[in-house]
Amino acid sequence: MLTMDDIVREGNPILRAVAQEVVMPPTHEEKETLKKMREFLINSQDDEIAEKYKLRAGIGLAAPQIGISKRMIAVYIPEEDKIHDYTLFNPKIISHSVENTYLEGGEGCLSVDREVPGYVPRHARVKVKAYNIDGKEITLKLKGLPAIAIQHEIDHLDGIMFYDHINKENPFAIPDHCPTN
Ligand code: UDB
Ligand code: ZN
Repeated sequence: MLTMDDIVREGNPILRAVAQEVVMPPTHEEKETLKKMREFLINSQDDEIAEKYKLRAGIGLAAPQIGISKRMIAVYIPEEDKIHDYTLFNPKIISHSVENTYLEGGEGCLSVDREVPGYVPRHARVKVKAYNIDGKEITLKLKGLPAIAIQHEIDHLDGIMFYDHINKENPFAIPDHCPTN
């Protein structure tokens, strides 16, 4: 299983590289990697397993974060009514809302071992095209935390860190195009 020792940390240039597209259909090894990434998220959200292996409770993970510079992400977010469970190859935002949003508590990252204060502007809603674990093309329409998480993960595929988006002058300035403005 993957543990925190497998997570590449800030400072490693792989986190600043643009990851390679995965050729469809994916190989057995690529599919297994994606399944391991999803399993890490599920384990990290299990209190007993997380405590035993000292895992941070993750909701998303991109392949560059485990040292693999390929366009693969996993998102696992259990909500009240539905679980947002995505394992994706070559995810791409094909359209998004004008409206922006941000997490009130700011963002963190499994690859960043420090707190970085400030609001991270994100599209409030996104339409994402991708290939699922079976190599089938799919389209997702997301809002709320799943939308924020998938943008954070796709950023990793392009070498972008969440704090790149924080306003340098005033980290807590409400981003443009947020409903509260
Ligand atoms: C996370 N989790 O997994 F708003 F119930 C973060 C960590 C870095 C704090 C573990 C997280 O934000 N959980 C969360 C957020 C909520 C409500 C809730 C749980 N990541 C994944 C990551 O680093 N992927 O590369 C960072 C998140 C920042 C925004 C979404 C992903
Ligand atoms: Zn991250």
